[in-house]
Amino acid sequence: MIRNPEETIAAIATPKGFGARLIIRISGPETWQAVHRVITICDNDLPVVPAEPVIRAASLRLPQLQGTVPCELYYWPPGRSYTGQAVAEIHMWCCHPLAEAVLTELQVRPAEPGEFTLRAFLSGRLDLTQAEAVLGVIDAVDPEELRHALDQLAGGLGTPLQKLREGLLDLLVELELGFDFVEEDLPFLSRDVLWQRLSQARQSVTEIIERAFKRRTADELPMVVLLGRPNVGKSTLFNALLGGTRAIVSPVPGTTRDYLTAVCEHGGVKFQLVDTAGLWQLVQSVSSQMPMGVESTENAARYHSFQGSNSIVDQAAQAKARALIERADIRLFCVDVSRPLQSDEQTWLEHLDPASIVVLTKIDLEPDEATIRSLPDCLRVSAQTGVGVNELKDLIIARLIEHHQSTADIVTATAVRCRSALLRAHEALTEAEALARSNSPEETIASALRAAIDEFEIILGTVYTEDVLDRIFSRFCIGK
Ligand SMILES: Nc1nc2c(ncn2[C@@H]2O[C@H](COP(=O)(O)OP(=O)(O)OP(=O)(O)O)[C@@H](O)[C@H]2O)c(=O)[nH]1
Ligand SMILES: [Mg+2]
Repeated sequence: MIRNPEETIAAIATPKGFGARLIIRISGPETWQAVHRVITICDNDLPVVPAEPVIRAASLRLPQLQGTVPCELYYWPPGRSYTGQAVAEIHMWCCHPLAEAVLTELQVRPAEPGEFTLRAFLSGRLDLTQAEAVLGVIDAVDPEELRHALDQLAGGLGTPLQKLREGLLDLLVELELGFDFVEEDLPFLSRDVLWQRLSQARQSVTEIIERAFKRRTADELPMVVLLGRPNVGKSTLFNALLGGTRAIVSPVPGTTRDYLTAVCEHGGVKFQLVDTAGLWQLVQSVSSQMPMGVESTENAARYHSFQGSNSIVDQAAQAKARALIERADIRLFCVDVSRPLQSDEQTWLEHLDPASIVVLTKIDLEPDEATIRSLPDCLRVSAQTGVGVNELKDLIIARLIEHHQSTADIVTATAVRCRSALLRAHEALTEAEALARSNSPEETIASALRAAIDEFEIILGTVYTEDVLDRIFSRFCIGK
Protein backbone atom coordinates (compact mmCIF):
# COMPACT_ATOMS: atom_id res chain seq x y z
CA MET A 1 0.00 0.00 0.00
CA ILE A 2 1.36 3.47 -0.85
CA ARG A 3 1.77 5.46 2.37
CA ASN A 4 0.74 9.09 2.50
CA PRO A 5 3.43 11.14 0.72
CA GLU A 6 2.48 14.17 2.83
CA GLU A 7 3.89 12.53 5.95
CA THR A 8 7.48 13.43 6.78
CA ILE A 9 9.76 10.38 6.73
CA ALA A 10 13.32 9.64 7.79
CA ALA A 11 15.78 6.78 7.47
CA ILE A 12 19.42 5.89 7.93
CA ALA A 13 20.67 5.78 4.34
CA THR A 14 24.03 4.17 5.16
CA PRO A 15 24.13 0.36 5.42
CA LYS A 16 25.32 -1.16 8.71
CA GLY A 17 29.05 -1.76 8.98
CA PHE A 18 32.24 0.15 9.54
CA GLY A 19 32.72 3.47 7.80
CA ALA A 20 33.74 7.04 8.38
CA ARG A 21 30.41 8.78 7.75
CA LEU A 22 26.74 7.96 8.04
CA ILE A 23 23.79 9.73 6.41
CA ILE A 24 20.30 10.23 7.83
CA ARG A 25 17.83 11.33 5.17
CA ILE A 26 14.55 13.16 5.85
CA SER A 27 11.84 14.15 3.37
CA GLY A 28 8.46 15.84 3.72
CA PRO A 29 6.77 19.08 4.72
CA GLU A 30 7.99 18.89 8.36
CA THR A 31 11.64 18.33 7.43
CA TRP A 32 13.03 21.67 8.63
CA GLN A 33 11.22 21.46 11.98
CA ALA A 34 12.26 17.84 12.51
CA VAL A 35 15.91 18.64 11.84
CA HIS A 36 15.82 21.34 14.50
CA ARG A 37 14.74 18.79 17.11
CA VAL A 38 18.13 17.07 16.83
CA ILE A 39 20.75 19.59 15.71
CA THR A 40 21.99 23.07 16.42
CA ILE A 41 23.23 24.92 13.36
CA CYS A 42 26.48 26.80 14.01
CA ASP A 43 25.51 29.66 11.65
CA ASN A 44 22.94 32.10 13.10
CA ASP A 45 22.38 34.00 9.85
CA LEU A 46 20.17 31.37 8.25
CA PRO A 47 16.69 32.43 7.18
CA VAL A 48 13.83 30.89 9.19
CA VAL A 49 13.30 28.35 6.41
CA PRO A 50 15.89 28.53 3.57
CA ALA A 51 14.50 28.99 0.08
CA GLU A 52 17.81 27.86 -1.48
CA PRO A 53 19.78 24.65 -0.89
CA VAL A 54 22.19 25.04 2.03
CA ILE A 55 25.06 23.13 3.64
CA ARG A 56 25.93 24.06 7.22
CA ALA A 57 28.19 22.82 9.98
CA ALA A 58 26.06 21.78 12.96
CA SER A 59 26.16 19.72 16.13
CA LEU A 60 23.86 16.97 17.35
CA ARG A 61 21.63 17.81 20.27
CA LEU A 62 20.28 14.73 22.03
CA PRO A 63 19.19 14.26 25.67
CA GLN A 64 21.63 11.37 26.13
CA LEU A 65 24.66 13.27 24.76
CA GLN A 66 26.98 14.95 27.26
CA GLY A 67 29.33 16.77 24.88
CA THR A 68 28.75 18.01 21.35
CA VAL A 69 28.96 15.75 18.34
CA PRO A 70 29.73 17.61 15.12
CA CYS A 71 27.73 16.93 11.98
CA GLU A 72 26.77 18.64 8.73
CA LEU A 73 23.33 19.55 7.55
CA TYR A 74 22.42 19.48 3.86
CA TYR A 75 19.03 20.98 3.07
CA TRP A 76 17.12 21.23 -0.21
CA PRO A 77 13.85 23.23 -0.28
CA PRO A 78 10.70 21.88 -2.03
CA GLY A 79 11.12 21.73 -5.80
CA ARG A 80 14.92 21.61 -5.56
CA SER A 81 15.37 18.10 -4.16
CA TYR A 82 15.42 14.45 -5.22
CA THR A 83 11.91 13.75 -3.87
CA GLY A 84 10.50 17.11 -4.93
CA GLN A 85 9.72 17.84 -1.25
CA ALA A 86 11.86 19.53 1.40
CA VAL A 87 14.76 17.13 1.97
CA ALA A 88 17.53 17.19 4.56
CA GLU A 89 20.52 14.99 5.18
CA ILE A 90 22.45 14.85 8.42
CA HIS A 91 25.99 13.64 7.74
CA MET A 92 27.50 12.36 10.97
CA TRP A 93 29.91 9.86 12.52
CA CYS A 94 29.19 6.31 11.45
CA CYS A 95 27.71 5.07 14.70
CA HIS A 96 24.45 3.21 14.23
CA PRO A 97 23.22 3.37 17.87
CA LEU A 98 23.71 7.16 17.78
CA ALA A 99 21.94 7.36 14.43
CA GLU A 100 19.02 5.31 15.84
CA ALA A 101 18.76 7.83 18.72
CA VAL A 102 18.69 10.72 16.21
CA LEU A 103 15.97 8.96 14.24
CA THR A 104 13.81 8.60 17.38
CA GLU A 105 14.29 12.26 18.32
CA LEU A 106 13.33 13.46 14.83
CA GLN A 107 9.76 12.33 15.72
CA VAL A 108 8.79 11.52 12.15
CA ARG A 109 7.69 8.27 10.55
CA PRO A 110 10.45 5.80 9.61
CA ALA A 111 10.65 5.51 5.81
CA GLU A 112 9.63 2.34 3.99
CA PRO A 113 12.10 0.67 1.58
CA GLY A 114 12.50 2.83 -1.54
CA GLU A 115 10.09 5.48 -0.24
CA PHE A 116 12.36 8.43 -1.16
CA THR A 117 12.59 7.22 -4.77
CA LEU A 118 8.85 6.49 -4.75
CA ARG A 119 8.26 10.15 -3.81
CA ALA A 120 10.61 11.26 -6.59
CA PHE A 121 8.44 9.23 -8.97
CA LEU A 122 5.11 10.48 -7.53
CA SER A 123 6.25 14.09 -7.79
CA GLY A 124 7.17 13.57 -11.46
CA ARG A 125 10.94 13.95 -10.95
CA LEU A 126 11.56 10.44 -12.34
CA ASP A 127 9.59 8.18 -14.63
CA LEU A 128 9.26 4.52 -13.66
CA THR A 129 12.15 3.40 -15.87
CA GLN A 130 14.38 5.94 -14.12
CA ALA A 131 13.20 4.85 -10.67
CA GLU A 132 14.16 1.29 -11.61
CA ALA A 133 17.50 2.59 -12.87
CA VAL A 134 18.19 3.93 -9.35
CA LEU A 135 17.95 0.34 -8.14
CA GLY A 136 20.06 -0.74 -11.12
CA VAL A 137 22.80 1.68 -10.00
CA ILE A 138 22.64 0.36 -6.42
CA ASP A 139 22.70 -3.29 -7.57
CA ALA A 140 25.30 -2.90 -10.37
CA VAL A 141 27.94 -5.61 -10.08
CA ASP A 142 30.40 -4.33 -12.67
CA PRO A 143 31.30 -1.05 -14.44
CA GLU A 144 29.25 -2.01 -17.50
CA GLU A 145 26.05 -2.59 -15.52
CA LEU A 146 26.64 0.69 -13.73
CA ARG A 147 27.09 2.51 -17.05
CA HIS A 148 23.84 1.11 -18.46
CA ALA A 149 21.91 1.87 -15.25
CA LEU A 150 23.24 5.44 -15.26
CA ASP A 151 22.29 5.77 -18.90
CA GLN A 152 18.74 4.61 -18.13
CA LEU A 153 18.62 6.99 -15.16
CA ALA A 154 19.55 9.83 -17.51
CA GLY A 155 16.53 8.92 -19.68
CA GLY A 156 18.23 6.42 -22.05
CA LEU A 157 15.05 4.33 -22.18
CA GLY A 158 12.41 6.71 -20.85
CA THR A 159 13.18 9.52 -23.33
CA PRO A 160 12.73 7.46 -26.54
CA LEU A 161 9.60 5.85 -25.08
CA GLN A 162 8.29 9.27 -24.08
CA LYS A 163 8.94 10.54 -27.63
CA LEU A 164 7.22 7.50 -29.12
CA ARG A 165 4.22 8.06 -26.85
CA GLU A 166 4.02 11.76 -27.74
CA GLY A 167 4.32 10.98 -31.48
CA LEU A 168 1.47 8.49 -31.21
CA LEU A 169 -0.65 10.93 -29.19
CA ASP A 170 -0.18 13.55 -31.96
CA LEU A 171 -1.15 10.96 -34.53
CA LEU A 172 -4.24 10.09 -32.51
CA VAL A 173 -5.24 13.76 -32.32
CA GLU A 174 -4.84 14.14 -36.08
CA LEU A 175 -6.89 11.00 -36.69
CA GLU A 176 -9.63 12.20 -34.34
CA LEU A 177 -9.69 15.62 -36.00
CA GLY A 178 -10.18 13.69 -39.23
CA PHE A 179 -13.42 12.15 -37.96
CA ASP A 180 -14.67 15.43 -36.49
CA PHE A 181 -14.34 17.18 -39.84
CA VAL A 182 -15.37 14.27 -41.98
CA GLU A 183 -18.08 16.34 -43.71
CA GLU A 184 -15.56 19.01 -44.76
CA ASP A 185 -13.74 16.34 -46.75
CA LEU A 186 -10.36 17.75 -45.67
CA PRO A 187 -7.44 15.33 -45.83
CA PHE A 188 -6.00 15.84 -42.31
CA LEU A 189 -3.71 12.90 -42.64
CA SER A 190 -3.00 11.03 -45.82
CA ARG A 191 -3.12 7.25 -45.61
CA ASP A 192 0.52 7.04 -46.75
CA VAL A 193 1.76 9.35 -44.01
CA LEU A 194 -0.35 7.56 -41.42
CA TRP A 195 0.93 4.18 -42.48
CA GLN A 196 4.58 5.39 -42.54
CA ARG A 197 4.38 6.90 -39.07
CA LEU A 198 2.80 3.74 -37.65
CA SER A 199 5.43 1.62 -39.34
CA GLN A 200 8.28 3.75 -37.89
CA ALA A 201 6.76 3.52 -34.41
CA ARG A 202 6.44 -0.25 -34.73
CA GLN A 203 10.09 -0.56 -35.80
CA SER A 204 11.23 1.50 -32.81
CA VAL A 205 9.23 -0.75 -30.49
CA THR A 206 10.79 -3.82 -32.16
CA GLU A 207 14.27 -2.49 -31.34
CA ILE A 208 13.35 -1.84 -27.71
CA ILE A 209 11.82 -5.34 -27.45
CA GLU A 210 15.06 -6.85 -28.72
CA ARG A 211 16.99 -4.94 -26.05
CA ALA A 212 14.54 -5.99 -23.31
CA PHE A 213 14.66 -9.67 -24.24
CA LYS A 214 18.44 -9.82 -24.50
CA ARG A 215 18.82 -8.66 -20.92
CA ARG A 216 19.68 -11.61 -18.72
CA THR A 217 18.43 -11.78 -15.14
CA ALA A 218 20.87 -10.95 -12.37
CA ASP A 219 21.36 -14.53 -11.27
CA GLU A 220 22.24 -15.80 -14.75
CA LEU A 221 25.93 -15.71 -15.47
CA PRO A 222 27.12 -15.71 -19.06
CA MET A 223 27.85 -19.22 -20.24
CA VAL A 224 31.17 -20.23 -21.80
CA VAL A 225 31.08 -23.76 -23.22
CA LEU A 226 34.03 -26.01 -24.12
CA LEU A 227 33.31 -28.14 -27.16
CA GLY A 228 35.14 -30.36 -29.61
CA ARG A 229 35.72 -33.94 -30.58
CA PRO A 230 36.49 -36.49 -27.85
CA ASN A 231 39.99 -36.50 -26.34
CA VAL A 232 41.02 -33.06 -27.61
CA GLY A 233 41.72 -31.89 -24.04
CA LYS A 234 38.53 -30.05 -23.06
CA SER A 235 38.36 -31.36 -19.50
CA THR A 236 42.07 -30.70 -18.94
CA LEU A 237 41.51 -27.13 -20.14
CA PHE A 238 38.38 -26.83 -17.95
CA ASN A 239 40.56 -27.72 -14.95
CA ALA A 240 43.36 -25.36 -16.02
CA LEU A 241 40.94 -22.43 -16.44
CA LEU A 242 39.52 -23.08 -12.99
CA GLY A 243 42.89 -23.78 -11.41
CA GLY A 244 41.84 -27.13 -9.93
CA THR A 245 40.93 -30.70 -10.83
CA ARG A 246 37.18 -30.64 -11.13
CA ALA A 247 36.81 -32.72 -14.28
CA ILE A 248 38.04 -36.27 -14.82
CA VAL A 249 40.72 -36.43 -17.49
CA SER A 250 41.88 -39.60 -19.24
CA PRO A 251 43.48 -40.74 -22.50
CA VAL A 252 40.31 -42.70 -23.28
CA PRO A 253 38.11 -40.76 -25.71
CA GLY A 254 34.60 -40.27 -24.37
CA THR A 255 35.68 -39.75 -20.76
CA THR A 256 33.30 -36.87 -20.09
CA ARG A 257 29.70 -37.96 -20.20
CA ASP A 258 27.44 -35.62 -18.32
CA TYR A 259 28.42 -31.99 -18.56
CA LEU A 260 30.19 -30.17 -15.71
CA THR A 261 29.84 -26.52 -14.76
CA ALA A 262 31.78 -24.22 -12.48
CA VAL A 263 31.87 -20.48 -11.89
CA CYS A 264 35.08 -18.90 -13.12
CA GLU A 265 36.19 -15.37 -12.28
CA HIS A 266 38.84 -13.40 -14.09
CA GLY A 267 39.54 -9.66 -14.01
CA GLY A 268 36.49 -9.13 -11.80
CA VAL A 269 34.13 -10.71 -14.36
CA LYS A 270 32.31 -13.94 -13.53
CA PHE A 271 31.12 -16.51 -16.00
CA GLN A 272 29.85 -20.06 -15.95
CA LEU A 273 32.33 -22.46 -17.54
CA VAL A 274 30.87 -25.68 -18.95
CA ASP A 275 32.73 -28.85 -19.94
CA THR A 276 30.77 -31.03 -22.34
CA ALA A 277 31.03 -34.57 -23.64
CA GLY A 278 33.23 -34.72 -26.74
CA LEU A 279 31.09 -34.87 -29.87
CA TRP A 280 31.76 -38.01 -31.87
CA GLN A 281 30.25 -36.29 -34.82
CA LEU A 282 30.48 -32.51 -34.71
CA VAL A 283 28.29 -31.96 -37.70
CA GLN A 284 25.24 -34.17 -37.55
CA SER A 285 24.16 -35.79 -40.79
CA VAL A 286 20.91 -37.65 -41.06
CA SER A 287 22.18 -40.19 -43.59
CA SER A 288 25.34 -41.40 -41.84
CA GLN A 289 24.92 -43.84 -39.02
CA MET A 290 28.65 -43.96 -38.24
CA PRO A 291 30.23 -40.73 -36.97
CA MET A 292 32.72 -39.17 -39.35
CA GLY A 293 36.32 -40.08 -38.63
CA VAL A 294 35.50 -42.74 -36.07
CA GLU A 295 36.51 -45.70 -38.27
CA SER A 296 39.90 -44.26 -39.02
CA THR A 297 40.90 -43.48 -35.45
CA GLU A 298 41.62 -45.29 -32.23
CA ASN A 299 38.19 -44.09 -31.17
CA ALA A 300 36.52 -46.90 -33.07
CA ALA A 301 36.67 -49.41 -30.22
CA ARG A 302 35.30 -46.89 -27.81
CA TYR A 303 32.63 -45.94 -30.31
CA HIS A 304 31.44 -49.52 -30.57
CA SER A 305 31.17 -49.83 -26.81
CA PHE A 306 29.38 -46.51 -26.88
CA GLN A 307 26.88 -48.09 -29.27
CA GLY A 308 26.45 -50.94 -26.79
CA SER A 309 25.00 -51.05 -23.29
CA ASN A 310 25.63 -47.39 -22.47
CA SER A 311 24.43 -45.96 -25.72
CA ILE A 312 21.31 -44.38 -24.27
CA VAL A 313 23.33 -42.57 -21.61
CA ASP A 314 25.96 -41.54 -24.14
CA GLN A 315 23.43 -40.39 -26.64
CA ALA A 316 21.72 -38.33 -23.96
CA ALA A 317 25.12 -36.81 -23.07
CA GLN A 318 25.74 -35.97 -26.74
CA ALA A 319 22.30 -34.37 -27.02
CA LYS A 320 22.84 -32.39 -23.83
CA ALA A 321 26.24 -31.20 -25.07
CA ARG A 322 24.66 -29.96 -28.30
CA ALA A 323 21.94 -28.13 -26.40
CA LEU A 324 24.54 -26.40 -24.21
CA ILE A 325 26.66 -25.48 -27.22
CA GLU A 326 23.58 -23.95 -28.80
CA ARG A 327 22.80 -21.86 -25.69
CA ALA A 328 26.36 -20.71 -25.04
CA ASP A 329 27.28 -17.03 -25.01
CA ILE A 330 30.81 -18.03 -25.98
CA ARG A 331 31.92 -21.35 -27.48
CA LEU A 332 35.51 -22.53 -27.02
CA PHE A 333 36.02 -24.84 -29.97
CA CYS A 334 38.97 -27.07 -29.02
CA VAL A 335 41.15 -28.64 -31.69
CA ASP A 336 44.00 -31.02 -30.81
CA VAL A 337 47.05 -29.51 -32.54
CA SER A 338 48.93 -32.84 -32.43
CA ARG A 339 46.39 -34.56 -34.67
CA PRO A 340 45.28 -34.10 -38.28
CA LEU A 341 42.08 -32.10 -38.59
CA GLN A 342 39.06 -34.36 -38.95
CA SER A 343 36.67 -33.63 -41.78
CA ASP A 344 33.84 -32.63 -39.43
CA GLU A 345 36.23 -30.28 -37.61
CA GLN A 346 36.99 -28.68 -40.96
CA THR A 347 33.29 -28.32 -41.72
CA TRP A 348 32.72 -26.81 -38.27
CA LEU A 349 35.56 -24.31 -38.82
CA GLU A 350 34.12 -23.30 -42.18
CA HIS A 351 30.83 -22.37 -40.52
CA LEU A 352 32.27 -20.77 -37.41
CA ASP A 353 30.02 -18.15 -35.79
CA PRO A 354 31.19 -14.91 -34.13
CA ALA A 355 30.50 -16.32 -30.64
CA SER A 356 33.21 -18.98 -31.11
CA ILE A 357 36.87 -18.92 -30.16
CA VAL A 358 39.08 -21.60 -31.73
CA VAL A 359 41.57 -22.99 -29.22
CA LEU A 360 44.49 -25.14 -30.38
CA THR A 361 45.15 -27.53 -27.52
CA LYS A 362 48.19 -29.63 -26.48
CA ILE A 363 50.66 -27.13 -27.95
CA ASP A 364 53.41 -28.75 -25.85
CA LEU A 365 53.20 -31.83 -28.12
CA GLU A 366 54.68 -32.14 -31.60
CA PRO A 367 52.11 -30.30 -33.74
CA ASP A 368 50.59 -31.78 -36.84
CA GLU A 369 52.01 -29.64 -39.64
CA ALA A 370 48.82 -29.44 -41.69
CA THR A 371 46.67 -28.62 -38.63
CA ILE A 372 48.89 -25.80 -37.42
CA ARG A 373 49.24 -24.42 -40.96
CA SER A 374 45.51 -24.31 -41.54
CA LEU A 375 44.82 -22.45 -38.29
CA PRO A 376 47.63 -19.87 -38.13
CA ASP A 377 45.94 -17.14 -36.06
CA CYS A 378 44.27 -19.27 -33.42
CA LEU A 379 45.09 -19.16 -29.74
CA ARG A 380 47.52 -21.93 -28.75
CA VAL A 381 47.34 -23.42 -25.29
CA SER A 382 48.77 -26.23 -23.28
CA ALA A 383 46.53 -27.01 -20.37
CA GLN A 384 49.29 -29.26 -19.10
CA THR A 385 52.06 -26.62 -18.95
CA GLY A 386 49.75 -23.59 -18.56
CA VAL A 387 50.98 -21.88 -21.74
CA GLY A 388 48.26 -19.63 -23.20
CA VAL A 389 45.72 -20.27 -20.42
CA ASN A 390 45.80 -16.68 -19.14
CA GLU A 391 45.62 -15.29 -22.67
CA LEU A 392 42.53 -17.44 -23.21
CA LYS A 393 40.93 -16.05 -20.03
CA ASP A 394 41.69 -12.48 -21.19
CA LEU A 395 40.13 -13.22 -24.56
CA ILE A 396 37.00 -14.73 -22.95
CA ILE A 397 36.56 -11.64 -20.77
CA ALA A 398 37.10 -9.25 -23.69
CA ARG A 399 34.46 -11.15 -25.71
CA LEU A 400 32.04 -11.23 -22.78
CA ILE A 401 32.35 -7.48 -22.27
CA GLU A 402 31.81 -6.89 -25.98
CA HIS A 403 28.79 -9.21 -25.94
CA HIS A 404 27.44 -7.53 -22.79
CA GLN A 405 27.80 -4.05 -24.30
CA SER A 406 25.85 -5.01 -27.35
CA THR A 407 23.01 -6.58 -25.39
CA ALA A 408 22.44 -5.60 -21.80
CA ASP A 409 21.58 -1.94 -21.85
CA ILE A 410 18.26 -2.04 -20.02
CA VAL A 411 18.15 -2.50 -16.25
CA THR A 412 16.95 -6.06 -15.54
CA ALA A 413 13.96 -5.05 -13.41
CA THR A 414 12.69 -2.75 -16.18
CA ALA A 415 13.29 -5.33 -18.91
CA VAL A 416 11.39 -7.99 -16.99
CA ARG A 417 8.52 -5.64 -16.06
CA CYS A 418 8.12 -4.16 -19.54
CA ARG A 419 8.46 -7.17 -21.82
CA SER A 420 4.77 -8.02 -21.99
CA ALA A 421 3.69 -4.36 -22.23
CA LEU A 422 6.16 -3.85 -25.10
CA LEU A 423 4.86 -6.95 -26.88
CA ARG A 424 1.26 -5.75 -26.49
CA ALA A 425 2.25 -2.29 -27.79
CA HIS A 426 3.92 -3.96 -30.77
CA GLU A 427 0.82 -6.06 -31.43
CA ALA A 428 -1.43 -2.99 -31.26
CA LEU A 429 0.83 -1.01 -33.63
CA THR A 430 1.02 -3.93 -36.07
CA GLU A 431 -2.77 -4.05 -36.05
CA ALA A 432 -3.05 -0.26 -36.53
CA GLU A 433 -0.60 -0.47 -39.42
CA ALA A 434 -2.54 -3.31 -41.08
CA LEU A 435 -5.80 -1.37 -40.66
CA ALA A 436 -4.21 1.74 -42.18
CA ARG A 437 -2.96 -0.28 -45.15
CA SER A 438 -6.36 -1.86 -45.74
CA ASN A 439 -8.12 1.51 -45.70
CA SER A 440 -10.13 0.60 -42.63
CA PRO A 441 -12.15 3.33 -40.90
CA GLU A 442 -10.16 5.86 -38.83
CA GLU A 443 -12.05 4.89 -35.65
CA THR A 444 -10.68 1.35 -35.70
CA ILE A 445 -7.12 2.60 -36.31
CA ALA A 446 -7.49 5.12 -33.48
CA SER A 447 -8.65 2.39 -31.14
CA ALA A 448 -5.56 0.22 -31.87
CA LEU A 449 -3.38 3.32 -31.46
CA ARG A 450 -4.93 4.06 -28.07
CA ALA A 451 -4.17 0.50 -26.97
CA ALA A 452 -0.47 1.01 -27.89
CA ILE A 453 -0.33 4.36 -26.04
CA ASP A 454 -1.82 2.71 -22.94
CA GLU A 455 1.05 0.23 -22.93
CA PHE A 456 3.68 3.00 -23.10
CA GLU A 457 1.97 4.66 -20.17
CA ILE A 458 2.29 1.47 -18.14
CA ILE A 459 6.02 1.26 -18.92
CA LEU A 460 6.71 4.90 -18.10
CA GLY A 461 4.43 4.85 -15.09
CA THR A 462 2.16 7.61 -16.40
CA VAL A 463 -0.54 5.23 -15.27
CA TYR A 464 0.16 2.70 -12.57
CA THR A 465 -1.43 0.56 -9.93
CA GLU A 466 -0.39 0.45 -6.30
CA ASP A 467 0.45 -3.17 -6.79
CA VAL A 468 3.02 -2.34 -9.49
CA LEU A 469 4.60 0.38 -7.35
CA ASP A 470 4.70 -1.93 -4.34
CA ARG A 471 6.47 -4.58 -6.35
CA ILE A 472 9.06 -2.12 -7.69
CA PHE A 473 9.81 -0.09 -4.58
CA SER A 474 9.78 -2.94 -2.06
CA ARG A 475 12.97 -4.21 -3.75
CA PHE A 476 14.83 -1.07 -2.68
CA CYS A 477 16.61 -0.83 0.62
CA ILE A 478 15.52 1.56 3.36
CA GLY A 479 16.88 5.07 2.94
CA LYS A 480 16.93 5.04 -0.90
N1 LIG B 1 50.47 -33.24 -23.67
C1 LIG B 1 49.28 -32.79 -23.38
N2 LIG B 1 48.27 -33.65 -23.16
C2 LIG B 1 47.05 -33.17 -22.87
C3 LIG B 1 46.80 -31.76 -22.80
N3 LIG B 1 45.50 -31.57 -22.52
C4 LIG B 1 44.96 -32.82 -22.41
N4 LIG B 1 45.89 -33.77 -22.60
C5 LIG B 1 45.68 -35.22 -22.56
O1 LIG B 1 44.73 -35.59 -23.53
C6 LIG B 1 43.92 -36.65 -23.04
C7 LIG B 1 42.46 -36.26 -23.12
O2 LIG B 1 42.23 -35.16 -22.27
P1 LIG B 1 40.79 -34.77 -21.75
O3 LIG B 1 40.92 -33.47 -21.10
O4 LIG B 1 40.18 -35.88 -20.98
O5 LIG B 1 40.03 -34.63 -23.14
P2 LIG B 1 38.49 -34.31 -23.40
O6 LIG B 1 38.42 -33.46 -24.61
O7 LIG B 1 37.85 -33.84 -22.19
O8 LIG B 1 37.95 -35.73 -23.78
P3 LIG B 1 36.44 -36.29 -23.69
O9 LIG B 1 35.94 -36.05 -22.31
O10 LIG B 1 36.60 -37.72 -23.99
O11 LIG B 1 35.65 -35.58 -24.72
C8 LIG B 1 44.40 -36.92 -21.61
O12 LIG B 1 45.27 -38.00 -21.63
C9 LIG B 1 45.12 -35.65 -21.23
O13 LIG B 1 46.13 -35.87 -20.29
C10 LIG B 1 47.90 -30.86 -23.02
O14 LIG B 1 47.79 -29.63 -22.98
N5 LIG B 1 49.11 -31.44 -23.31
MG1 LIG C 1 36.37 -34.54 -21.07
